Amino acid sequence: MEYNDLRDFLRLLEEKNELIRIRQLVDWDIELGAISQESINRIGAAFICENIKDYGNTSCKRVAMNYLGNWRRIALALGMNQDAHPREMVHEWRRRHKELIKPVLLETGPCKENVVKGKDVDLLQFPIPKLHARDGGRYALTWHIVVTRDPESGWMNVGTYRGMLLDKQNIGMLLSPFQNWGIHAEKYLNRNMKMPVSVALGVDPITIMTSATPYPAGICEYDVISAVRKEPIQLVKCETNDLLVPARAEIILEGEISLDSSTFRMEGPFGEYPGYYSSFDSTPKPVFNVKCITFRDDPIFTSGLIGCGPHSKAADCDYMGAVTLSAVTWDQLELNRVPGVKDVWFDEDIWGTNVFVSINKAYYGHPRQVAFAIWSPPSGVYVGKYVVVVDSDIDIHNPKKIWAAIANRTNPSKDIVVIPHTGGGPLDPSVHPDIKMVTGKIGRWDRVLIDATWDDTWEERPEWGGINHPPSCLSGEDEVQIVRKKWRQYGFI
Ligand SMILES: Cc1cc2nc3c(=O)[nH]c(=O)nc-3n(C[C@H](O)[C@H](O)[C@H](O)COP(=O)(O)O)c2cc1C
Ligand SMILES: [Mn+2]
Repeated sequence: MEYNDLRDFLRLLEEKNELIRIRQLVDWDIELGAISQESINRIGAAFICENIKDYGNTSCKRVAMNYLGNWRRIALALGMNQDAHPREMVHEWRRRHKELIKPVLLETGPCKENVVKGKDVDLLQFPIPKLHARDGGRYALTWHIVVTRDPESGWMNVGTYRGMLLDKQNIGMLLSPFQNWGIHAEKYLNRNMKMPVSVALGVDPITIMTSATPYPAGICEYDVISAVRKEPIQLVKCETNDLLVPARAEIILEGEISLDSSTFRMEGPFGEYPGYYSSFDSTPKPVFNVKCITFRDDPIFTSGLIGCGPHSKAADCDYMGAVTLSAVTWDQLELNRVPGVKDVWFDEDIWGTNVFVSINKAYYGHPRQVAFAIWSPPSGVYVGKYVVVVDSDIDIHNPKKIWAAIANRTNPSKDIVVIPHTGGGPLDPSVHPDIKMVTGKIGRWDRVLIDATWDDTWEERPEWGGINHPPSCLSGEDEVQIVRKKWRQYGFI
């Protein structure tokens, strides 16, 4: 790969005119988040702030944001041609993650250049932003990876889960039992143990992309990262626990989480991935007690705005999620042996909620199998509220053509299937807050399949050219060829 870590990648972006260095004084309180939002809405530039209010003389003085916020930068992250189509990125991701590669363990690495332990730990040395005005606090963890280990099997998991700064040594965490580290947490709880946790900030793009993607329980994301990088990621052991973290990450936080609910502290609200506050209640959450921080010289803190909603352009988590969610969902269809899948796409404007699939329809009920396969895995709880299945002639990367297929090929009473009373994304703003309070950890959705494929129960007709649906009225290729030859003669330029 052309880069080994975040620094290399930012250098690469700078060479390609994709990175802005902000030397003007910027406030960590609201201004940084607003710059990120405006940057997303203007040209989507990546930026690094090097002069942050109150952070001229601290261990960490700079913050990078938006570094994956357009298709060109995702292509660069994957080492692909900058003009590559997102569909190609999905194919590339799937090709690479098929053969997992083990990471390598080094004795030490740049992330250990500075070590702070015990009572010297001070998270306020890092320019943690308050991103949106009504957030419950400064969000320490938005663009990072969280590493935990299964106490029975030793399986190490890497995921991205938000965390709000509580004080110099503590961060309140959103710990969902439906996520992979939730499986670990339950086992530590049953053993009456605290859960060892390590966090890395300032990781390379493939690492953050993989961490934010639902791989099945039992898979260690470091193996996936290595596969997608096409070389083993270099890891080091933490100072105070046996978790492994990327050797070239900017900042490592080591500590533990108590799962005893009497130790929980208030966290939230936060401007969440659908682009809304799902509720204004802060609620008691598990606390990540940080016991050791290691970091590179002049470390780069990372942060991210999560999600866009209908009023803003897509943020980096939306771009990367569209590619990786499409890749793992396609795997899910393959795992369930659903045949004829031609393309799978989660639009970057709606992280995870709507998914489009095109198929070569082979038999009666085929589109329903697509929907059921997407809904079946644990991560199906929060993805795919709407599944739209179209025939393979429809370009699912073009939402207008999906609408055209829905207009032309559905009869709603039979082709729009509503599955009521399913689980759903807990942060979805359409789930009433009272229901969230009742259910606590899970949203309640109805799910919808829109089957916009032609009805295959119709008979073939000679006047339709032997097919079983109305034929296209477009001029044929041979007819158009003739007029193309005479194009200029008609007076067109
Ligand atoms: C920037 C960002 C923030 C996220 N925050 C959370 C979060 O607070 N809680 C959560 O459960 N998932 C969050 N996610 C989604 C998870 O990272 C994603 O579901 C991933 O699959 C989790 O890893 P796991 O499958 O190993 O549990 C976030 C994703 C991104 C990109
Ligand atoms: Mn996982």
